[in-house]
Amino acid sequence: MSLVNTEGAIKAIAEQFDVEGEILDIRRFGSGHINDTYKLTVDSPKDISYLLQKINHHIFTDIDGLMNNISLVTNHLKDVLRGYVEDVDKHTLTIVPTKDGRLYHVTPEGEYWRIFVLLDGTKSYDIVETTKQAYSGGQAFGRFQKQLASLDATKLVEILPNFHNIDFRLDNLRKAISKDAAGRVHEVQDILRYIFDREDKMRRVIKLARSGRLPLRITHNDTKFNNVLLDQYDNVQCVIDLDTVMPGYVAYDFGDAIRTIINSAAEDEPETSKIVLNIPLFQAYTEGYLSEAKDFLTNDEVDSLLYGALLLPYMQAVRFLTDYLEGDTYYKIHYPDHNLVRTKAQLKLVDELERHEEELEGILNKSLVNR
Ligand code: GN1
Ligand code: MG
Repeated sequence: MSLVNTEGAIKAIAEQFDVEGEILDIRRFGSGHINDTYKLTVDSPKDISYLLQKINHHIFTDIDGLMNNISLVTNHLKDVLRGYVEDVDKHTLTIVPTKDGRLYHVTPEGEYWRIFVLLDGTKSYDIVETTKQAYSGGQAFGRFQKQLASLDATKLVEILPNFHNIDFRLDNLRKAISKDAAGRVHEVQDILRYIFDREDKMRRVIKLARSGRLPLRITHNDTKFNNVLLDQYDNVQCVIDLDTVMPGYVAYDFGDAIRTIINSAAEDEPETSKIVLNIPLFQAYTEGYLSEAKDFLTNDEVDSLLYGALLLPYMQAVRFLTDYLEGDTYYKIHYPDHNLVRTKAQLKLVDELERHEEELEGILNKSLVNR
């Protein structure tokens, strides 16, 4: 562990920011795969706490662009919310600037840190339990897209280009295969066959987009369910993790949310027989989403939603497998073949989704009639 990661050093970093009161405690927080997150408890009459994050700058190389994006998005959301919500800061992320007014702090070692206000009393779920939660999640992301429709997209930097471009992801997989940096390609022949057999089918969204039929909108791009905070009654409170907000297609946000909601098990469940679909949760999310998104979705976008739901677990499998073949350089892993286990779990989900495709289509169509 480097010196900068000891508790005293982290406290010194936190003290660079404009936080209320004395810092009482710092501890690891959350289950993100990319950044390092800590909860800061402070001694303040305001009952406030904070989220301190070390940003992974190997992945997010343009930290200025990243933090400016988040600042633009959160300010815009606050502007939209003002007027019909009492406490806007409870419904959007709030960046805590450094004492000299910057959006992030760089240490002499070249590490990048930032702080957000932590919304206490809220809950996030890795696995969704009730249809109420799923409905709220759908509302949250539908509303998020709707509220960002009035933000000028040209102001945002495309922070991770080609993020959900399946051709780019498959190219990366092919490169990883030919390099075979970790000597693991021979282990995964069956999985590779499964992936490449489905390539064409998984191009449905990108084909629609390339034919000019899908509008480019400002989307979230990391809509896994634990990126929605719900209040104590499981009503929507706030959408978090705004690192990848950039121009994209709604099918990607819909698909990534469904990927985590419809799965009755964890994203990295090693026992794939436990990975089955919870279809009522699909229906609830879809209804919640359409209750907000019906105002702006085009017919082609509606058609693209189910394609997105099949694509996102597939793309996630391609990404996990690529990282496995490259020797685990992108995602944090907790044991040696974690990325392989994640890959298999995502592909089991693809399997299940394919088997239920017609049923899901029926539910989507029914929700559309009722919208
Ligand atoms: C990463 O760090 P986290 O958990 O928010 C990844 C997402 C993946 C997700 C899989 C920038 O998100 O794209 O869907 O893991 N974020 C980035 O759980 O690559
Ligand atoms: Mg994220």
